[in-house]
Amino acid sequence: MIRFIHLADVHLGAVPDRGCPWSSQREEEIWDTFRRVIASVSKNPVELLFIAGDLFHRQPLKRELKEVNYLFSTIPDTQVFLMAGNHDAISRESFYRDYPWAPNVTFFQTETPETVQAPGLPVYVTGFSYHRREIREPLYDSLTPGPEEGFHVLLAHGGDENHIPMDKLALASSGFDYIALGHIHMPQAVIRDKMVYPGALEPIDRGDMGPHGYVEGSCENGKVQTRFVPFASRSYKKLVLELGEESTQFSLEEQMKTALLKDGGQDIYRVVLQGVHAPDTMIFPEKLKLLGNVVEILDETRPAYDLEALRKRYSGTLAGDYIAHFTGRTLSLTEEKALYYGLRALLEAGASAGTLLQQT
Ligand SMILES: [Mn+2]
Repeated sequence: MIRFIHLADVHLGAVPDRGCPWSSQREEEIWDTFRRVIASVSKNPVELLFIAGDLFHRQPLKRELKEVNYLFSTIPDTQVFLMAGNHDAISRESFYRDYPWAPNVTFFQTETPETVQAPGLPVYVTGFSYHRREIREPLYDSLTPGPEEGFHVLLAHGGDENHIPMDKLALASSGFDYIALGHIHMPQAVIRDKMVYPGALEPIDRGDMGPHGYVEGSCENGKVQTRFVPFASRSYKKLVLELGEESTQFSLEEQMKTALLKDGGQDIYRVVLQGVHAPDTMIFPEKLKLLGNVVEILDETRPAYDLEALRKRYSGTLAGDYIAHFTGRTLSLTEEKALYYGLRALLEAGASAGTLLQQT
């Protein structure tokens, strides 16, 4: 049985959530998690390690390649195959060029496909590197493996319009036993056990929601099996807080503290406020950012106005006309916001001037 680990989109050197308090720590965690993968391979060696592009977020520095190569040298029983993706595409002056890798490492340096046999194993890996940040030609679709008996792997980065578009059916029937993909940050199997994106090893930005890690697999008598291994140190999560008419700023803060505590609190959250709040209650969502790792707060709450009653009550006034303008049809989120902001302004102005209330 041949065992492998497939990872992609490590994005070493990325600084997620720049400007947020946890940002520099995240930069370190991306490196740490990569080291943890190598340490776990060192403890429990597999035959093959595939890194399907974007190991670096940008051109690697020389000392960064040295660190990575050192890590690879600590797993001499594992054959490492890697390529440059669109983020770390090999530039003219790139340190990737002719880097003296450890003996167990195959770096696909050229921009034309090459097939390399893993020393002493019936394993054939085909790949090439990006030399420019965008490649619009479907360079993978027509590739086929060699005639040798064995485990044939294609290392491939991209899959969208500007990064080597891929025809799933063409690749499915290409003859490769496994297509180790990279570029899409959400883990997903295009074809189960055959064509898989492991996703970014660590989430790189707030769009990379949910668990992240790598793919672990095996090939035995031509049968490939894979499974996703969650390995990232944190993930981006959505946290929904439901408000009611009794909610206040302080009660909301308590609600959030409890929710974070229950969830472990180490992750990074996109907070969504839903439900209603009493019209006379002010909520300051930005203050919630002090309570945890919060990248973004979406306030979808609306004041608990009884529109029908208000429309009747203020019929013939500006506020009444304003409500009438919005009622009787489905409102977009923007229109709904306009309705409630406008209404609050009109009612407050009316209340202070006394004019609207006098009519009741
Ligand atoms: Mn990419």
